[in-house]
Amino acid sequence: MEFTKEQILLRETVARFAREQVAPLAAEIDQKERFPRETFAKMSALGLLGLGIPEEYGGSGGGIVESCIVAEELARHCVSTSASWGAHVDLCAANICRNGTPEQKQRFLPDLASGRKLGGMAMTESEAGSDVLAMKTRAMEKGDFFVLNGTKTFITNGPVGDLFLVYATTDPKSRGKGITAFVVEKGFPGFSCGKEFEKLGWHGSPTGELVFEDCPVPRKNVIGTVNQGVKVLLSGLNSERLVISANCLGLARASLEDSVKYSRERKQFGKAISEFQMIGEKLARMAAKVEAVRCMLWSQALRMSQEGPAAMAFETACTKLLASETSLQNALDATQIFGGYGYIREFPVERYLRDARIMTIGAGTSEIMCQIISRELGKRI
Ligand code: COS
Repeated sequence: MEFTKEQILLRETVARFAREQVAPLAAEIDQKERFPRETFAKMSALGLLGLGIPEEYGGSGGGIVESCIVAEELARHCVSTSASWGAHVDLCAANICRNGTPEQKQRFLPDLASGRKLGGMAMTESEAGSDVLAMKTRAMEKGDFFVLNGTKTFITNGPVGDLFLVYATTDPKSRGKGITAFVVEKGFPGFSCGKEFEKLGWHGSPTGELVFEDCPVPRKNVIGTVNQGVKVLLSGLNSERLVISANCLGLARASLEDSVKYSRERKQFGKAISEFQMIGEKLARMAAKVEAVRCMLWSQALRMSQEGPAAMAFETACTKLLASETSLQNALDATQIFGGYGYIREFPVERYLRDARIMTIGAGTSEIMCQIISRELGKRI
């Protein structure tokens, strides 16, 4: 795939921003488990919080290719920053762009584009993870409102976000045919943040519960059609799976690039460890996988930019499966190459490993990716 001049410039700008402004904070926000608000203010000034939002709604334009470029470059230095950015730009704003009415876009997007409001998305529940269509959060129609009751969990930006795309069941008997998407904002009566989670990785990206207790949501906040929110949800998942794959690519590159540099400097038995064939083989396998993920990601991102995400379940599952497993394996290999230094906080590879662990779980587990792929194979071959 050939990138446009604008996309190349975007990559250079974000790579520099990530090196100069994001990387220096990465260890500190990880250790203090702190959300980097100052970085989001800087990203807002650069127009990165409005990426994917058309200019008429205050955004900087662009689409899935641009989102993946930014995610890869941010994740190269700090996955936490990239994860919270992705929840805002991809999980929330991009889906409102795809499925909202012009009036809704005018109401919600300018605040997201400017960063006045931070976005997120709420789908998962304690009993509805992989089986997400079994969600129990209930939205009961009452005049011009839907009254929401239930608890969402594992929500990226939950504790710090202002505006969420929330899925609830409007017809519990109909499973996937009874789900509706709503915009719920901080300050709505009966809407609160529940528990904030302590996690293995992604320490700078807060994750928590969202609680709805008789929370009235105006009908004008329904995104898409009542009972047909599954379309919004599935296309959102496909887009998310590419953006998370871009995160995995950035992280897999980080493990590779740090390992190459370290193995040239680290001397044992009188020579650089990069000269040992067993280290060379590890680096070669890490690099080959990075190249494979890169090819797959950009060809699918280009296709999604042309055809939209709705019919890309198979392609996004294949990409996410390979990308997430690569990011985890590369992080494991990097810690092996760094030896004892890979296990302590002096070098970032210890963080890479913790940050990589969720990649084969979040945005759909590897097992669900395989289920989607194998079902599609049944239809295709
Ligand atoms: N994109 C488009 N269509 C999809 C799709 C996707 N990603 N996943 C499933 N579908 C379609 C199926 O093709 C099927 O269509 P038909 O009825 O026309 O055959 C329909 O949706 C129902 O799919 P399926 O029979 O597989 O339903 P299930 O309830 O078993 O599972 C989900 C569907 C979406 C729940 C499951 O595949 C999944 O992705 N689970 C993981 C959820 C997840 O990623 N959570 C993490 C969120 S992180 S924010």
